[in-house]
Amino acid sequence: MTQEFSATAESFFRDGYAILRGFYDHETQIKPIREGVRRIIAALCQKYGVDAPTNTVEEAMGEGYRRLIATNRAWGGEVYDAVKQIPAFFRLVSDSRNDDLFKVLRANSDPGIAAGGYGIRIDNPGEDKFRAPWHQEFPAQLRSEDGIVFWSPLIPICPELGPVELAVGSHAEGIVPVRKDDGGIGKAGAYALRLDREEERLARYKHAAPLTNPGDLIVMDFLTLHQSGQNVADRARWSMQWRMFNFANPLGIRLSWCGSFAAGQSFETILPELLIEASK
Ligand SMILES: O=C(O)CCC(=O)C(=O)O
Ligand SMILES: [Fe+2]
Repeated sequence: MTQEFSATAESFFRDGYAILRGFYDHETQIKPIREGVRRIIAALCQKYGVDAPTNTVEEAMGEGYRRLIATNRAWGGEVYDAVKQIPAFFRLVSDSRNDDLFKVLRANSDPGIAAGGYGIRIDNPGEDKFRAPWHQEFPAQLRSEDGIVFWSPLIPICPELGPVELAVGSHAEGIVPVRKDDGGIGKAGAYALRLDREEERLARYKHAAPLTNPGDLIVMDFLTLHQSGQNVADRARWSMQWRMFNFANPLGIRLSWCGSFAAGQSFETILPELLIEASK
């Protein structure tokens, strides 16, 4: 197992992320999730009387979803809340190969799955409110600072869809303090945190925007600086993410592995030293 992941581990330690091509089996692991998404979109189009194509996965996740949210954007929120409850998605999140991979990347670790830290992003063109600005995962998730983000697409990601962007090697920054800023557009929770001296820090690293296909996996260190790309395509970008952390991490134990925003907490009550400026 260690052998299988040795190239991955090398780039993960050096760059703060690694890409595993075809890590998941399309037929047995990815396809059932995509089909589950199709059924949810079809059910909501039927419920609300939206005339939209949903017979194939491509239709449903593309034009079907587009017409649903064009009629009422809030129905997109219903899709977002529903799709993370697809059993096949849970099976992917809790695949024992994820634990194996985590244990290779975090020696002597005891892996956990961050509750509330899993979901399926649906990034629509022209919507800035839900785009994640440059951030580290740790303040947004807590649990343990040696956690790892798992990121895997549900559709082929081309440049126009705005692939996730990473600052290569930026995990070397350590934990970066943050300030609150809603971007003037009501960003909330983790999306309203901005890095201390962001530009200066980002200038130190090359940026990567990996193009991936369903079945591929990106693993990202909890300290790697990353942001959402900008979707300038004519359709939604669908991608899955979840987070694993380490029960054996000393800071994790100190925090009793508590979560952040998605767990109804705010990181600044737990680690106040990380916040450098009061909210406006
Ligand atoms: O995919 C994105 O747009 C952002 C992803 C992200 O921040 C994450 O997976 O932690
Ligand atoms: Fe993130």
